[in-house]
Amino acid sequence: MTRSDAVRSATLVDRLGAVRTDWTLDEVRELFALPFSDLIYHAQRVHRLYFDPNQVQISTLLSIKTGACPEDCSYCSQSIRFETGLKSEPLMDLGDVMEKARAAKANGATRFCMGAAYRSPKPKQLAQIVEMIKGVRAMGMETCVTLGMLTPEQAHQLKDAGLDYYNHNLDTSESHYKKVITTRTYQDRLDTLEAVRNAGINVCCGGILGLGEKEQDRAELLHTLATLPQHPDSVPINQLMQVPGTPLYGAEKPDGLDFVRVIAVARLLMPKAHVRLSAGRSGMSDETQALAFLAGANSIFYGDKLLTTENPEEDKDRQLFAKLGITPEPLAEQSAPTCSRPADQHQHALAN
Ligand code: SAM
Ligand code: DTB
Ligand code: SF4
Repeated sequence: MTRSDAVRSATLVDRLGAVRTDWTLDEVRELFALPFSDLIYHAQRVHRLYFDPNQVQISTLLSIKTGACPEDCSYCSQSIRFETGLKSEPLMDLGDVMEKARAAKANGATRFCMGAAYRSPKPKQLAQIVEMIKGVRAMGMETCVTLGMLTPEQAHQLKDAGLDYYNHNLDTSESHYKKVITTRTYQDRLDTLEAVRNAGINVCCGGILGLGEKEQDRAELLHTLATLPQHPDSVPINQLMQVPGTPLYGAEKPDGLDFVRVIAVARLLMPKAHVRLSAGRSGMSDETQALAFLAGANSIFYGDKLLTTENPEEDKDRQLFAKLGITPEPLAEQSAPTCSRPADQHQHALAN
């Protein structure tokens, strides 16, 4: 490292912890280039400025409409274009969704995330989903949905229903995106994110590692997220769940330490966001997950199924939390749905 490199790094490191949306790509690349121990040290230091380092937010996923999606995302089990053997299911009934939500809450989840394999929802479908959001909220859980592209009007409709979070991932860098999905553009994604944010819904937006991307693509993805007009409130970092029959089946898997590096850089760039150690935990060791928490991950999906693929058994996660002394993050007062019971009553199944 030359003297001017060292001075530049010192300046960058001195500024860590501030919430900024003016990051340069060079700064992001500099964070990626830090020695691993320095990176994790700074990520943990910044994490402690805003969060309890021993609490992790618990979300549970449910696929409310499965498969037969017209899009061609080359990682996805649900695209109609690939032979994945997945059984398609129409939009679930309200009663069945409520039953799953009740079980998730009994298991300690504070957020219930409903995913639908749509390019964009139709008015009749959205009306049904509005009832699901109202029902889950009335149980005292935060709600999140991921339904594909939205118009500003649809975003307002969801806001009026009381929706807390909308998940819409950018997945990777703009240049790599074109190689992964051809049926929509990066700008389409950014437009939906803008509609969601303008409607006053919290944004949940992140990416997937293992799509054949380079470190430069990872840096560009995090740079895009961290320079949005406002940081996403939740940033899911997924590892590709490889599905036989999809074009990305057999792609090179990300190295565990590189995965942790992305979590740490996300933590430094977006200090107040919940960074979710998302899909892919079923293939990760306890040690990799522990490093991810140390690097600032503070949210997970809990429950033995993601949307269509597997997640760790609940028992295994309970043991991991106990080993690490992690407890579930209670609902924040201001985000607690109105009819909910006191926040501490939400943490039971996973609490030590
Ligand atoms: N169809 C909507 C959409 O794509 O926005 C919502 C559902 S889609 C399944 C939600 C997100 O799940 C995708 O944006 C993608 O980031 C993630 N995802 C899908 N398949 C995945 C896989 N095999 N591994 C990891 N993440 C995946
Ligand atoms: C996110 O970033 N990951 C979740 C959620 N948002 C919707 C989805 C993971 C899907 C993994 C593949 C599957 O189960 O089909
Ligand atoms: Fe459809 Fe979403 Fe899967 Fe893409 S990621 S194929 S849009 S369900």
